[in-house]
Amino acid sequence: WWSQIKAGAPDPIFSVTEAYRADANPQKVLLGVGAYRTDEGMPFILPCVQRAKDMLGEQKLDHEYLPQGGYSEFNRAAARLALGEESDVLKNGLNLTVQALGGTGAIRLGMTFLSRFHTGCKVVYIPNPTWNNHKNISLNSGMEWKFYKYYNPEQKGMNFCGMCEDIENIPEKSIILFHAIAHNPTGFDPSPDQWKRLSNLCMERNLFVFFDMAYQGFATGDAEKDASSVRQFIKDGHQVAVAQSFSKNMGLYGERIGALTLVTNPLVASKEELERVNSQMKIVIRAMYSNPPLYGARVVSQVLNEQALRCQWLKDIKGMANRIQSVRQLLVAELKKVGSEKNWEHICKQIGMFSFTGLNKEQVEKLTKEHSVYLTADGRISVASLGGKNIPYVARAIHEVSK
Ligand code: PLP
Ligand code: TYF
Repeated sequence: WWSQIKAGAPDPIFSVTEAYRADANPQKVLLGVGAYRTDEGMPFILPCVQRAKDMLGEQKLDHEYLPQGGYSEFNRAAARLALGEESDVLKNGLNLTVQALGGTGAIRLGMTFLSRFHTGCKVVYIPNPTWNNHKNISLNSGMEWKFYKYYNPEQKGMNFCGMCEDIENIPEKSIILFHAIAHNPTGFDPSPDQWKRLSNLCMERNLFVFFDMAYQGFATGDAEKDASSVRQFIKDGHQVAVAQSFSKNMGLYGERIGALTLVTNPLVASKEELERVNSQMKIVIRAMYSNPPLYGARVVSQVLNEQALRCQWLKDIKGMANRIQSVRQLLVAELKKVGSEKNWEHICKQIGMFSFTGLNKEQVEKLTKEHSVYLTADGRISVASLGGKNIPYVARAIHEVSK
């Protein structure tokens, strides 16, 4: 049955982990996949999550099926976190929020829904560059994807003019995807003023806006601030989709916990419209995975709904964001110390988990082959995976390949 199958391309991020595992060099360093590590290089269980798990462990919880839309307490908490306590959309019940299988699952669910029900152009415009999976998810959901300009490699910063020019030329009623916060891989986001201009532009072009929010709270350490792009667009009257992930900001990677929110139009919305949308969403879910898993939803809702745990979470994400920021500075200082005369300031300006170092493909290859430092071919490193011990080694290796 399978003899005619040609080998598929490996995932450009997970294949870096596989190559790292196969390397016998004891000094090897993995900076590929975005997973937060402690300063000692260990996976991090957030204290708020540990406490939530302890509290859940004491209860005799059953393992019944969740409804298709997931755990309703979790859904409410996730929507509040994304849209804000004071959100008019929430107060007026203008949102549909369903549990999803991580951020990936939320994007996939949203895209599948749109490919079935979006009445405009079934093309998703994504930033160049972007998280590679956006292309796969669009195609697998039955949509085409196209790039809009985002990054200027010469200046190591955003190409905001190019981005606006491209958006002005997107056909009306297309779908546009934005990273709500901490753009992966570049680490550069629009400023609040620029978001406002993008919101106006998307309104003029009549585009449907899809936010991928995988790093809320994780970027600046302030969960409210990190959601301001989404909230600006909603305030301006956009009917957005928001895909949330709790993989990074609660360290729940393997639990596959996320949420998808659709916002309806306040001018025409009615309970009845939402119910129709919800009924179709349930049909999409039923054919894909029937209903989502329980555990991650229980943990997140415990953390967000218990005042003491929520406070602890805010401390936990602040701690992670601060550590990443200090690692950026240590890395740049160390690069100077080992004699690099290149300008590495962009590493400190970027936000989120990653740094788009500007190293080219050949330099990346050398870094991996000669120094056992593993990163993706585009020169992205997971700063969140660097820690006290390996910073001098990595800085020296980067200097060696870039001088
Ligand atoms: N979107 C972006 C931009 C990401 O970087 C990631 C990475 O994890 C995701 C979505 C998916 O998150 P999850 O692991 O929750 O599926
Ligand atoms: O960009 C990253 O490293 C994370 C993790 O198919 C990830 O977003 C990588 C690849 C993938 C799913 C998640």
